[in-house]
Amino acid sequence: MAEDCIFCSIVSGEIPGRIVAETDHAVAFLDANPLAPGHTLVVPKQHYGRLSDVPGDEAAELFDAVHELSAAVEDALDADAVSIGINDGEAAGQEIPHTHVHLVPRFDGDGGGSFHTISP
Ligand code: D5M
Repeated sequence: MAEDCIFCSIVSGEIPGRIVAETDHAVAFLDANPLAPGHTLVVPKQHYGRLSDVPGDEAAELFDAVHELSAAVEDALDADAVSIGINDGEAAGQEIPHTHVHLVPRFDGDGGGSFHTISP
């Protein structure tokens, strides 16, 4: 657990999080600033800043959870699709330095476009 990491505090239960699923090494909870209803974050329980810091076996488990939850979130929200993304590093827009995968339910005609557009 890293000091002053809000996601570590959610994982440890120190601060409340709306947890929707948990495995041995990963936790999923609802995003506090959702881009759509049901916007979910999947995080490793251990503190790793970047995706490349996560050991292979834990990364595999993280993506098993993403694989399962992307379908579960789409079903639960009766969505048409899901945007799945990682802002991996500050220059990519990562604000919370505890790596996490966004699952954003998407709806036909929601006008959101692609998850991220890189402008020059
Ligand atoms: O995304 C960081 C995401 O983390 C952003 O969508 C808001 C969300 N967030 C911030 N604080 C909280 C708490 N306390 N609970 C749940 N969600 C939170 P990034 O990819 O780093 O820009």
